[in-house]
Amino acid sequence: MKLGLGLYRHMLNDEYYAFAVQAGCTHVIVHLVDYFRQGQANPSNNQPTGGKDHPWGLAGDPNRLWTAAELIALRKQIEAAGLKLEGIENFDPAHWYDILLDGPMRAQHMQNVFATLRAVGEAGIPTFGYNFSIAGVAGRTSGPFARGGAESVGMDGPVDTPIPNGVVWNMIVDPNASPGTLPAITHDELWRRLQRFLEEALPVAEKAGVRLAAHPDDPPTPTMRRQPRLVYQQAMYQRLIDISPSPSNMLEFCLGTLAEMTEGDIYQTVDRYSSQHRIAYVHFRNIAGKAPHYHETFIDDGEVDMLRILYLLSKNGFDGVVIPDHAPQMTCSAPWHAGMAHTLGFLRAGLMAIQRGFKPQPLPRGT
Ligand SMILES: [Mn+2]
Repeated sequence: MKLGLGLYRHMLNDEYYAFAVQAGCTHVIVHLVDYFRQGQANPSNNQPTGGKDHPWGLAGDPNRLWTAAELIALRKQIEAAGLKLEGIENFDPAHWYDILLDGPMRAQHMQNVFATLRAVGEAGIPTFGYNFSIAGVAGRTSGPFARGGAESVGMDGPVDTPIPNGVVWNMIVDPNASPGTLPAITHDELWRRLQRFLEEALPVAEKAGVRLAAHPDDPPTPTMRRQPRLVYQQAMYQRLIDISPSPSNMLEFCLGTLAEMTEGDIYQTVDRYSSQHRIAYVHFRNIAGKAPHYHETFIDDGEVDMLRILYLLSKNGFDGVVIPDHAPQMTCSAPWHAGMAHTLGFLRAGLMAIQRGFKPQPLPRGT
């Protein structure tokens, strides 16, 4: 397994690359969507938070796709810093929202996806994470929920406010949209849209040498803001895998999100999917509680025994990249860096121990 760090768009510079190398990372996963653009109450030195039903900010330019040239330049910059660019996380909602909505621009948006995947492949970047969701990561609150009063995010009940027109995946794709809200659709309809997307995109991804990696629904509630979710229980990832045996049909395996789900055993689930060799990369995050009542914790302080998870991944031959997902904001002048350094130190120690044959026993109950 390889240790990596996820970097937001405004962190794609030598200072953050040096931080990653210093913490023991060999790989990075980058976000090219700027979640923080004109987003009030969405501080950029944290994971994108937004409000409970307030979007992160403006999506990108619908007419400007990421080009192979700029992706190659980015890869070279990252390699010059001593790291490997393992993947890009998330499509810009401006480029693909009508695939999610099955709207009039769908055909154009599929062309956008194809062009993006080809550019990513041409740039020699092996993985592309995505989240097939209309509501996106929404409905959460922030507070001093983690150990010692560290600020983290959580959820305190379902969020049912409808999504205004012009907002998709918790970002504003059309600031001038007509008044009104997105129509509610069924779970079956959203699965149909995902299946159609994968059937069209996977051959292109495969040819480009890119693995599409699906994030589960965060937070994992059956609906969010009256829109259906796809993977809100651990077993539901299997349905996504079973859509296609393509080697490009992979998972962006988010442990925090999976552990928040109300059904299933996280250790059995890690065993199940890692033994199918469908995990592209792993988000490490610990939590306490179950959706819709949970909060994010420090990596060593939640309900999941992360050493046991590392052991299971290793046992099943997972050789990909693991990154911290989110970490609580630590009380100091660099809250994001401190939270990440703490998580990376934990993961690095865990990886070293397992490499040396350490086999964690299940923790006794109540530990
Ligand atoms: Mn995640």
